[in-house]
Formats: sequence, C-alpha cells, structure tokens
Amino acid sequence: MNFNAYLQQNIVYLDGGTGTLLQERGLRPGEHPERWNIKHPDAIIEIHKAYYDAGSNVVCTNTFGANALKFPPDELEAIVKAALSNAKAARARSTAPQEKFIALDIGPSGKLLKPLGDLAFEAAVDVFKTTVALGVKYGAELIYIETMSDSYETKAALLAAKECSDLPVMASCAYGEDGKLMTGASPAAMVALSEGMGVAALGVNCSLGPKQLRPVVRELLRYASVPVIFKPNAGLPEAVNGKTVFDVSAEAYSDVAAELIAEGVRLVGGCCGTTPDYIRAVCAKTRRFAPLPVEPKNITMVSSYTHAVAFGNQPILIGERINPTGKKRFKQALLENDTDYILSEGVAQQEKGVDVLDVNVGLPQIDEPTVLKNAVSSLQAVIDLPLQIDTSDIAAMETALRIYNGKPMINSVNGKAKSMNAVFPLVKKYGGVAVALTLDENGIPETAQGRVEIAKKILTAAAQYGVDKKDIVFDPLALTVSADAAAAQVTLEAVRRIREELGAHTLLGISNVSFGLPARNPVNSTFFALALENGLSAAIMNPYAADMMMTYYAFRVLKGLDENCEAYIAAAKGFAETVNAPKNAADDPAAEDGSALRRAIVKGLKEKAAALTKERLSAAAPLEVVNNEIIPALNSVGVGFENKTVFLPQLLMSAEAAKSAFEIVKSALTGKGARADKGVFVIATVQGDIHDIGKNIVKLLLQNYGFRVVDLGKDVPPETIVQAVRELHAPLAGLSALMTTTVPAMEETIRQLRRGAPWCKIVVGGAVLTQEYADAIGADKYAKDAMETVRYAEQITGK
Ligand code: B12
Repeated sequence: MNFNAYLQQNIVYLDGGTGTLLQERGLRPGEHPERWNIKHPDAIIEIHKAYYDAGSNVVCTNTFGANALKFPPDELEAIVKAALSNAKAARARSTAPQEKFIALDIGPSGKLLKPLGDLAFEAAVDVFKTTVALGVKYGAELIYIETMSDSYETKAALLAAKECSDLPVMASCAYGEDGKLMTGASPAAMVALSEGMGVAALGVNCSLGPKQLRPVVRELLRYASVPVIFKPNAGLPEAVNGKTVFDVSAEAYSDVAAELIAEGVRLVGGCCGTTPDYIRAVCAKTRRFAPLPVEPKNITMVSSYTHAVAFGNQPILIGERINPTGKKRFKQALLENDTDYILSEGVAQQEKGVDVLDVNVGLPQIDEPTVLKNAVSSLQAVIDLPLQIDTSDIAAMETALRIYNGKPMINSVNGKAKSMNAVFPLVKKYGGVAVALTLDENGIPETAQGRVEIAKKILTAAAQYGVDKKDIVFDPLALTVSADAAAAQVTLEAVRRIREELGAHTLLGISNVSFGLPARNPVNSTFFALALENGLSAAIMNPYAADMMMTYYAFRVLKGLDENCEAYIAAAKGFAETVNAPKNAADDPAAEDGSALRRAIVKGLKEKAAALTKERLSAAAPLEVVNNEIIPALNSVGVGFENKTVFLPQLLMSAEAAKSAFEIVKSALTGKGARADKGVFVIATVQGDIHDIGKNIVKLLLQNYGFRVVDLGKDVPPETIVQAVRELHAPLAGLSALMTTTVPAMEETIRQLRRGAPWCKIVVGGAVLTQEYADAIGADKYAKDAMETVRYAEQITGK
C-alpha cells in the first residue's frame, strides 16, 4: 500500500531515538553517526529491525546529518545508499505483521540561514536537494524533514523535497518551552507554511518531553488540515554517573501519546532517549484506538516567520503604502536601491496597526524580479508581519514567493485563463493565499451576479490546479462611484454574496470608490463600514488615513469585537496625531519613546541608524551617543528578547544597526586619540560567547586614551588569551562575557592566566557581570563601562 493511502486510514507508528542507542553501541562523542551506515551496518540494521519489531510502521534512515555541508559528494552518496540498504535489510528481516515504510530522514543543515547566519536560502535548498535526490535514487518511500528550529530552513528543505521528488513529505519541528521555534514561529505559522508547501503530515519532534510538547500539539491540531506528528524526547536529559538519562519512562510516555492520539494525533514515535520499548508501549496502549478523521479546518491563513493571521475573526487591514504609484520619493528610493526607505514605510505601517503589508515595487524602468526579491527579503528580516506580494510580473512573483519566509498573500490572479494558468501553479508550489479579482476576458461585469459567476469560475479552475477554496480571497472590485452611481452597491452585493453563497472571504481596495470626488476620506470610510457590514474580511488601505482607521475601530466596538472598547480608546487617544501624521512616519523623531536613533536601532534599520548617528554627533560627544542612545536601544531590545516580544532575527538586525551606528562613532573618535604608548592591553570575548559590541567600545576608548589594544576577537579559548598575554608580556587583559552561560569560561580563563601570566591584571566586564561575580571568579577589577576600564588601566600603568 502506498504511504499516503495508509496514512488516510490508520494511526501511523514512527520509530524512536537512534543517537542514544548508537552511543550504547560505542558511538564516540563527535563521531558522525551517519558513517555507521557503512562502518557498522549490522548495528544500524539491528536498531531499525528492533523498531519494526516493536510495531513501527515507519523507520527513518540514519541520515539525519547526511548533507553536502558535512560530507564530500562520494561519501555522501555512499552513506545515503548504505542507509537505505540498511533500512531495507531490517524490513526484510523483521517478521512483525504491520505495514512497513522507509523514510529518508533529513535533519537541519547545521548552519543558520541568512540573515541570521551565512547560508543563503538557495544554497540551503541545494544542500537538501542533493540528499533528497540520493534518497530517491536509492529507494526512499517518503521524506521526513525533522528537528527543524527555523521556519526558513524548513521551507528550504520542503522546496528541495518538492523539486527533486514526488514522494510524500512530512515535516516536524523542535519547539522550545515558549511554544515557538528558535527563530520565532508559532505552531499556527508552521501549519500555514507547511500546508502551503503541501506536506503530507506535520508536527513536533525532539526538544522537550511529551508533556511539555502537549500544548504545541493541541495548537497544531486546532489549525492543521493534515495529520499531526508527535515524536518528542523521553523527557529532559540528566547526567547520572557520567551517563545521560532521560526522565520519562516508556509507560508515562505512552500515556501522553495515547491521550493525544485520542485527541486526533495520527503519527506517533519518539526522539532522543526513546527506545523500541517506548514504541512497544505506545502500540500496546493504542492499537485498538480508531484513528480520528483528519478534518479540513478551512481556515484562510497567511503567515510571517513568527505568526499566522487568520481571516474571519476580525477585519484584516492590509497596508498599501509600499507602492510607488503616485509617490515621487518612493520611486526615487526604488531607483536608488534605498532599502531603508521601504523598511521605514513598512515599520511605520506596522506601528499604525496593520496586519499585513502589501509590497508593490512595479516601475517601468525597473528589474522587478530583483527589486521585489530584495524588498521582500529586507522586509522579512526586520518586520514580522505577513506580506502580500503584489505584482503582475509573473517572474517577479515567483522569485518573491520562493524566498518568502512563511505563507504570503499573492496579489493577484483574475478570471482570465492566462492569469489563472500563470498564477495557480505558483500558489500550488509555494503556498499562499491568492487575491482573485472578479474580472475576466470580458472585463468587469456590471452586475454582482456577473462577479459571483466569475468567482465560481475561478474556484473551479483553482481546484483543477489543486488550490483549495480557503486559499483564495476574492476582490469584487470597488469602482468609482462618481462615474457610476450603482458602482458601490454592486460591489457591496458581490461582497455579501461571495461570502454567503460561496463561503469564501473577500477583500477590497477601498479608496478607488471615491476617485474623482473632493473630500474623499468620508466616502472611503463610509464605504469601508458598509463593506464590513456586508461581510468584507479584509481591506487594502492607507493606515495613515485617520477616518479609515477610526471606522475600523468603531466597527469593532459596534460588533462586539473589542472588549471594553480598549482598542478604540487607545486609537482615539492617538487620533489627533494620526490626522497630522507625516507621510513617512518613520521619519518622525517623536513617533515613539526615545530618539529617532534609538528607534532606528530597535527596528534594525542599519542605514538610518548610521545617518542619524552622524546627525547626533554634531550636537553630542561620541561617548554620550554610545551611552545615551546605542546602549539603551540595545537594552530595550534585550528586554524584549527576554520577554519573547522580540525574536532572534530582530535581535540580530538591531545588533547590526547598532554596529553601523558604532562605526560612525568610531570614525568620529579615530584620530582624536593620544599616541599608543601607555602600554599593551589584551582584550577578548571569552569562549562560547559571540557578543562583541561592548568589547569593541572598550577597545576603542582605550585606544583613544593611548593604549595599544590587541583584540583577540570573540569566542576566544583561554589558551589563546594566555598565549597572547605571555608573548606581549601585557600588563593588562580585559575579558568580556554577556551570558550567564559563558561566565564559567571567563573563570577558566582567569585561572589559566593566573598560572601562565601571573603579572597580568585582569579586568572583566559585560552585561551579566556584577562586582560579586567578578570577585567570585577572581578578577582584579570589574568595570561597568568603557570609561571605567580606561581609568583603571591608567591607574595600573601609572599613566
Ligand atoms: C546585541 C545582542 C546580540 C547580538 C550580538 C552581536 C554582536 N556582535 O555583539 C546577537 C544577535 C548575535 C546575539 C546573539 C545571542 N544572544 Co544576545 N544580546 C544582545 C543584546 C541585545 C545587546 C548586547 C550589547 O551589545 N549591548 C550593548 C553593549 C555596549 O553593552 P555591553 O556589552 O554590556 O558592554 C558595556 C559594558 O558591559 C562593558 N563591557 C563590555 N565588555 C567589556 C569587556 C571589558 C574587558 C570591560 C572591562 C568592560 C566591558 O562596557 C561596555 C560599554 O559600556 C543583549 C541584551 C543586553 N541588554 O545586554 C542580548 C543578550 C546578551 N543575548 C542573550 C542571548 C541568550 C543570546 C543568544 C544565546 C540567543 C540565541 N538563542 O541564540 C545568542 C548567543 C550566541 C553566543 N554564543 O554568544 C541574552 C543573555 C542571557 C543571559 N543572561 O545569559 C541577553 C542578555 C538577552 C536577554 N535578555 O535574554 N545577541
């Protein structure tokens, strides 16, 4: 039986952990387990067979890290070939009666993707493609992408699987205790992305124990229209007598598995610390359970790298300002490749409260595929709102869809055969919610009936391409009421009927309706209110238009969608300012707490941060800018990170913006310093720690006060620091650590310095350090900032 057919009707038992079993058989720390496919095939076959014997339907090949970044091509091929042959041998030897399948196992590449790391998205796709192609060649029956902690990397792997095979693909991710992926995605966001890419099943694996992952699984069950996978660890690892043991027994594990199968989970296995006993216990407990049917949820959802936005609960606002039409400054920004301008426009609209950002960069003289791709990658690096990719250039649409980190809106398709033939295959391949305009070869029908007919035609065509109704939102087109008195009525009727008769969502570009009239805002906002009352789900609109925004809030109050009128009251407070809002609100220094520079750093706007730093330096001393602007901005990002309102990608973008600000401060200081004759100062961020912004500030100031600073960089092993201090006979060494987890490395460095360079005075600093910590680890001095470090250095050297 083929896997998909089996999955439709059964609970599928996956296998359990491999790593711990291999360690028991002698796998050494640091050794690549994938090589065991060739070196110790019997051990691998034995483990696979034990899982089949325990009741697993699916065994995953021992290829978790088998990718082109870790192995040269010949070895990689030999590994995948051996891995599949081992799995087949195990299946042949097992006499267990259940259906048995072999999945090509694919783990993360081991590198972070840009902009977080240095692996380009397409390079990641290529890495996964190589493994998938080999898996197909040697007989894999399905592909299992697992332990992903980044939505973007998951997409790269899914794309690779799709482009190199026709096999069913499943994907499961490692969620943290906060219920999100490391890079911020919520379960709903992963459902949107993975289903958009056409997975056969999705779910959780690794990271935590069964109980901790239960809430994530329930969230997945709520949103997913495909079967859900549950494959957690056997609890949390503990070190007992030098061995790693896991704290959840097979019995306790199977209790949670049974509970979740009863709630709808359809694929169950285990990850780190689980053994064939765990799978046996789960099978024993649930063999007689009837699988719950997998119900289509029919939720129209788009997503960013952090969250999903679902249609139907509240009206959805789509900010229309990233669009050059009628905007001279925007056109210029596009022609000059001024990404910061586009980003500011995005940030400002986000602050005004939109849910989705429309991105349109269409200009006649422009290379739209390249510009749109760059705009989308810059926006998704800084802003966590879902994007609406708005273009009529199909090549541009495809490049943007490909690199989009989530499930986007796609604007637009229409009832013309040519449009549907071009757009629907892209929707099917990359996932997305298409905005479908109710026009066709015969133009825009004058009647609501005509528009509903086109909507029906579009749904039929979409279905032929495998695009579901929930992934289409109709735009029944707002036409100019000043040219045709019936225009608004027809559109409103079409909105209502599409919602009622076809059960589909609708969207309108509102402002068209008032074209040609004076005082357009009241017309727009009244039309918006009428459309909402007729069932409109979303509007493409200008969030700086106060009337529109207040209409939206008022509608929510009147419909009972705003508890205690909270959102309305908050919005009313800002009403006066909103009326006078600048065109590009990110240019407004008073727009939020803190200065424009702080804001630029917090938002991760690199070029803006640099430009504003230059400006500030004309009025303030360099150190003042560092202490009053750059550090507070980073502190507020740090607090956000701790409170889970800021995610790693944003942290990274802020750090980049701070660095670019700092580069300007640096050039303002360079040249002003004294001659470097006060002595040598060796400085480094300790091993395991890659934070270096603070250390670089300390270095710069020391240099300015006449010290020769030898900077060993970040993540520096104690031995390297000792060696440098000895070679230079340095009287002073400075160590930086920003994480509680790297303070022990600092302590170890001090210990080694005391032994190898007892003359050297050691000064320590970094956000997590305190005087008490510094005393406890034996430092000579704790300096809370760069200036204090300089004073201490001068005191020690007597200069
Ligand atoms: C920017 C930043 C990053 C950037 C770093 C970029 C870079 N090149 O430095 C990036 C995005 C890469 C990053 C990554 C991570 N980060 Co980080 N990051 C920060 C953030 C927001 C700001 C740090 C900073 O630069 N501050 C500004 C500088 C100027 O301040 P400073 O370093 O304290 O320096 C001053 C003084 O301390 C002193 N000083 C500093 N060094 C030295 C050295 C000497 C010798 C002396 C005398 C004085 C001195 O003088 C400086 C000037 O006045 C902090 C939050 C915060 N408020 O600190 C989190 C923070 C440090 N990060 C944190 C974490 C957890 C991480 C990650 C593990 C996240 C992850 N899940 O991957 C990774 C760590 C990777 C690793 N192995 O190191 C946590 C640490 C938690 C903890 N208590 O252990 C923090 C506190 C955020 C939080 N609240 O959760 N991070």
